[in-house]
Amino acid sequence: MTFDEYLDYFVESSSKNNRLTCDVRKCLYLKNWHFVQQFPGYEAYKVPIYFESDYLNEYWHQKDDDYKFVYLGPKGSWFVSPHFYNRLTPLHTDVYSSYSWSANIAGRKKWLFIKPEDAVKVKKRYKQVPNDVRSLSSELDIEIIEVIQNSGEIIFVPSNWMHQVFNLEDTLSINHNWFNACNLYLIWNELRVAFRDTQLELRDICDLCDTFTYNQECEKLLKANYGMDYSQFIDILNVVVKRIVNNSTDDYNCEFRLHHEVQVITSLLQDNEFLKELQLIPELESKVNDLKCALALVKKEEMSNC
Ligand SMILES: O=C(O)CCC(=O)C(=O)O
Ligand SMILES: [Fe+2]
Repeated sequence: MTFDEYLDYFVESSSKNNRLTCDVRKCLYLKNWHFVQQFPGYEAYKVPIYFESDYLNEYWHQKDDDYKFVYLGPKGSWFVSPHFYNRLTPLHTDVYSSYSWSANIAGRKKWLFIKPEDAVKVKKRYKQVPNDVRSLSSELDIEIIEVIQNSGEIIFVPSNWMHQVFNLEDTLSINHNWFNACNLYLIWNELRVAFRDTQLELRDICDLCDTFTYNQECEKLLKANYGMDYSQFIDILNVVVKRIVNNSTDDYNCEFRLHHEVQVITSLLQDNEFLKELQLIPELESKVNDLKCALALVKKEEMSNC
C-alpha cells in the first residue's frame, strides 16, 4: 500500500467513522515511518533538550538511518482482534532496552505500563510474551500502570518498562528510541545477556570449531536476532568519543554532559568484566584500542583546560 492509498483509507474511514465499530480488516496502523530520514530538509521538529544526548541516532545518522519514527494510528485499536496485533502496539519492551519518547502531535493514547521488576515475572512465566496485557495470568500479581497521553504531551518510556499502547483517537505521534551515558551500562548488560543466550543457542557447534570461530558465529547470530552485536556497540562508543574529541556539535557543548559521558565510557573501559567479554571477539581489539586512544586525547584536553 502506498502512502497516498493509506491517506485515502484514513480520510475515508475517518469520515464514515467506521473505525469506531472497528472493522478489524480496516484498522491499519502506519508505524515506524522514518519521516526525518525521508525529508531531511523539512525540519519538522527540534528534539526536546531532555532527549538530545542520543548515541543511537548519533551513530545511525552517519549511516543515513535512524531510530526516529512517525506513527499515524487509527482510533479504535483497543478493540482489535489478536490476529491483527502486529498492526498495533502489543505488549513489549523496546529494542536493546533503549529509552523511548513519544510526542502526540494530535490525538490521544492510552499506555499500559509494567515496571521492570514485574516485567521480569512476565518474561519468566511466558516463553512468548502475550500481545495483550489483559490476557496475563492474575496469578502473576503484577501492577498495571495506566497513563493517558493527550494531544501536545510527551511521554518518556524508561528502559525495560513493558508497555502496550492504544490509540483512543486518530493519533499522530513522533517516537524516538535512544540511549546515552545514563543507561549505557544497562544497554551493555542486556547485550551481554543476549550474547550469552546466543552462545547457548549455538552450543551444538561449540565442539565442532575453535573458540574463535564459535564466538564469531555468535556475533553474527546476535546481530541477526538482536539487531546489535559487540562490534557495533563499540562502533557507537567510538562515534560518541570522536565527537567529543572534535567537539564538533554545538548542542553537546554542555561541559557537565561531556564530562559525564567521558566518565561513564572510561569506567566501562576499565571494567574487567567488560574487557574480558570483548576478548571473546579478537577482531574487536583494534576498535577498542581506537576508543582508548580517543579517550586518552579527551582526558589530555580536559587536563590542559584545568
Ligand atoms: O505509539 C505506539 O503505538 C507505540 C509507541 C511505543 O511503543 C514507544 O514509543 O516505545
Ligand atoms: Fe515501545
